[in-house]
Amino acid sequence: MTVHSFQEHFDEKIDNEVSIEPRDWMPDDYRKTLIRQISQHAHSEIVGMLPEGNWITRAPSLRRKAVLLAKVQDEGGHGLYLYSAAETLGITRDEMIEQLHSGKAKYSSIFNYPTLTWADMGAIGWLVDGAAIMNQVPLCRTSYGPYARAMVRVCKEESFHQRQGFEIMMTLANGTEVQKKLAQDALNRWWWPSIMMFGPPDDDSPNTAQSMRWRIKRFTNDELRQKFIDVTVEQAKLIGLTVPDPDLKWNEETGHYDYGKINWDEFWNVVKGNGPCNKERLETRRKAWEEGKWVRDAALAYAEKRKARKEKATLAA
Ligand code: BYC
Repeated sequence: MTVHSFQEHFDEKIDNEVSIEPRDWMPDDYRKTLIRQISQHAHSEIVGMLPEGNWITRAPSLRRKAVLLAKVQDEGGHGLYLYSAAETLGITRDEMIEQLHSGKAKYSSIFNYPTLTWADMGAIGWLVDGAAIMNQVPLCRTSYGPYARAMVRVCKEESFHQRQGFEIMMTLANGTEVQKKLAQDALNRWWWPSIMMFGPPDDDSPNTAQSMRWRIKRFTNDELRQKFIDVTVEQAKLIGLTVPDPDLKWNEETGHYDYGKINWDEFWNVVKGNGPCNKERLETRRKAWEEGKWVRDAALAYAEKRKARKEKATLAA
């Protein structure tokens, strides 16, 4: 096959919704885009464990502790599936971790905000996991097979996470005046960062057009943001909380909510490393990596010993 026919074969698969698999030929830029997106997605899951991890010991009951612990463990698992999916594209885990620690690779802006009260656990589950699902359900049909398959399981778990968050918010919103205030305060602080999670507006998103053509992305950033707002505003009403956007208004003509201006300067500032917790998050990850070195070394030494023993046994047989 010539390069030209490799390209044609690839395009045909994309057009016919046939998934691309690790051993298939793919354009270099398709591979690079996937490595960028999947590894950043993996980093987001791993860094995303930190804001909630801080609250495991402070959760208000044994049930809440167990549920939060399980959720944070799920996120670790999501990170691992995603690193494995990215590895099928020819990058090693060490390279990805190095890119995270050096600041070369991004992770979701949302995890650079602090978790100040227990209600933030509700807001993260409801809004952050809610936004994550809105983005990830279409990724179950993304064109790269290993990424799409990882997303199926991730989405099942995310939907449990979203419900646990909403249930915390509902409980607080139906509780005492102080509890209701905590819930409203958490919604006020997490609303705008959550709708920024979907990424820059379409006309300022350098990657969307090409990723849509390759069917890596199935919806644009603005389309997903709108879907999320339409669904979440109704949920807020149901539990008697107010979305902190005075310009939010149902638009009869479009059948969607109109919303206020998003502070994109804040978003880019956080993405560039200057959010309230960027330094702390990266420092915590670097420290965890260094402190875990002995575990990696021990696992490697054990694997090598086993391999040598197996080889010896094969030779002797
Ligand atoms: N934060 O051209 P664009 C979760 C970057 S966590 C930081 O639109 P693209 C969870 C973007 O990377 C959610 N950076 O890019 C875990 C690009 O820079 P580079 C994680 C952002 O890739 C625990 C530049 O801005 N989810 O699930 O077409 C607990 C221009 O953007 C952000 C995923 O990663 C941001 N929010 O679209 C709870 C989903 N947004 O890379 C929940 C998979 C944009 O060129 N990823 N940037 O240097 C995606 O769907 C897409 O990558 C995005 C961005 C929609 C995020």
